Formats: sequence, C-alpha cells, structure tokens
Amino acid sequence: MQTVGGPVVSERTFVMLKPSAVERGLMGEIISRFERKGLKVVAMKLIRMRREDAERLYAVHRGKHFYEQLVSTIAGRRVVVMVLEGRSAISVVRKMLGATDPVNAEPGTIRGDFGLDITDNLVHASDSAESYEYEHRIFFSESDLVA
Ligand code: 3AN
Repeated sequence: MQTVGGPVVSERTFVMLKPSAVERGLMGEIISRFERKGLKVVAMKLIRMRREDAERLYAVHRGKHFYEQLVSTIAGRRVVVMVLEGRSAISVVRKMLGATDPVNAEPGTIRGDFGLDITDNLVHASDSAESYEYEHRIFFSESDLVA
C-alpha cells in the first residue's frame, strides 16, 4: 500500500468469485466490470476450494448461525481467487458488489444484477486492509503478486 500526503492512492484487495459465479459462467462478466472500473489484476487463479482454506477464510464468522452453510457452500467447489489493485480498491470493490443480501443490493451492483442467494452471493471481497492481509495470504505468496 502506498500513501502520499494522507489519502490512499493505491491499495490492494482480495476478491473471490464464489462457486455460483464460476458455474453460471459469470467469471468474465464480473472480472470485466473490475477491469473497466480501472482496477488492476495483480494475481488470479481458479482453484478447487479446500475445506480447511474455506474455514480459514471465514474464521471471523465462526459461531454465527450461517457459518457452517457458508463453509460448505464453497468447500470442494471451484472458485476464482484474485488480488486487485487500485485507488481505494477495498471500498471501491465493496461498492461494486452491493449489499450482502442480494435482495437489498441496488441494481447496477454485481449482487444486485446477478443473484438472489444470500450465502452464495457471487463474490467475496475484503472489508478492510487487515482482512486483505489475512485473506490473500491463505491463497497467495508474495511472489504470486505481479505488480
Ligand atoms: P459481505 O460478504 O458482504 O462482506 P459478511 O462479511 O457480513 O458479508 O458475511 C460474509 C458472508 O456470509 C456473506 N458473503 C454471505 O455469504 C454470508 N452471510 C452473511 N450474513 C448472512 C445471513 N444472515 N445468512 C446467511 N448467510 C449470510
């Protein structure tokens, strides 16, 4: 992350296209939105999500009523994990995703345009710099990040 005179000029965020986005053939559409916005892909791979990595990714939700469903929705299925970079990338991507519950997500957002399911709500993205640091390390090493 780079800071010049206060405002964040460039930061990175971790994004995961959930199984439904992959299975429904929405990868290109969603990645294209990020690219057109001006975000740069600095790492990306298609993987079959291991249960232990799903548990790590969602560790902050352990104990919540939807935790088990959240983990089992992605475990063993194909997802795309990526790191995006750009000005205020974390908040920009969260805005592009829309509200957590697709029923409340505004049209024009990814969740607003393509889904209805709250658990498999198409895309996950880091909600803070701390989450980014934790989440991207589950799937990438520093040498995977191509600046
Ligand atoms: P977001 O993905 O918008 O950051 P979080 O971090 O509050 O939302 O929740 C993480 C994930 O947990 C969501 N993407 C969604 O799949 C699931 N989730 C959140 N709240 C609920 C809920 N009330 N019922 C079922 N699943 C939920």
